[in-house]
Amino acid sequence: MRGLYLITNDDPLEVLLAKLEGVFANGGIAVLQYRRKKVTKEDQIYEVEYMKALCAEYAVPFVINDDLEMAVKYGVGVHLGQDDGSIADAAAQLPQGVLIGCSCNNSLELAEQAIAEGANYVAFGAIYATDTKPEAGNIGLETLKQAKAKLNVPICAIGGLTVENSDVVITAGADLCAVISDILGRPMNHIPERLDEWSELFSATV
Ligand code: TZP
Ligand code: MG
Repeated sequence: MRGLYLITNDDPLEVLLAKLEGVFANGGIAVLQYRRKKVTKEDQIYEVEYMKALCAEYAVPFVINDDLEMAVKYGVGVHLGQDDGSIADAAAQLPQGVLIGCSCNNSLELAEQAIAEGANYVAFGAIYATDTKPEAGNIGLETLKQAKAKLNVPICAIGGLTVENSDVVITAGADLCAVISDILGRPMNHIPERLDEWSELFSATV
C-alpha cells in the first residue's frame, strides 16, 4: 500500500462531496478516511453510507476515524488515536481485509503495541506543524526512519504534508502520506492537478 491517504475536512457536505467526486474521477488516492468533527451522528450516518459506496465503486479502501462502532456497523476500516479505544477490540470485531490503523504520535513503542494488537498500518505525526491540528506538534522525520527500519506494516505520515515538503517524508519511510488541507483545502478546480502532482511525487521518490 503506497500513495496518498486522503482525510475528509469540515467543508459543507455538498462542497465536500463535489470535491470527492472529482478526486475519485481523477484517481490517485490509496485510502479515504472519514473524519468530520462538526457533524452530528445522524448526519454522519448518511455521509458514511455515501462515501462507503463511492469507495466501493472505485475500489479504494475506506476508513472511519475514531468510531469503531460505526466501522463495525458498516464493515469498513477504522483509524483509532490513543484515546479512541482499543486496537485489539477493532481487530476482534471488524471483518478480515479492512484497514485498522493507529495514531502512534512520535512513538515506535506505541506502534509496536498497536501492531501486536492487530493494526495493519501505523501513523506518525504531526510531521510538520499544521493549523488543521495545532496540538499535534511537529515530530520531524527521525521516527519515520526508525519505523521503516523496524516495522513490517505500511507507515503513514500525517501533519502539514504538501507536495513541496513530502519528498523527504517518503524517502524517510512513509508509504502513505495522509493529507487534509493540501487537497481539500484547495478550490475544486485545482484538485485534479494537485492529485497528479502527488502521484508524480510517489512515482519519483523511492
Ligand atoms: N492528526 C495529526 S495532524 C492532523 C491530524 C488529523 C491534521 C492533518 O491535516 P493537514 O491539513 O493535512 O495538515
Ligand atoms: Mg482520534
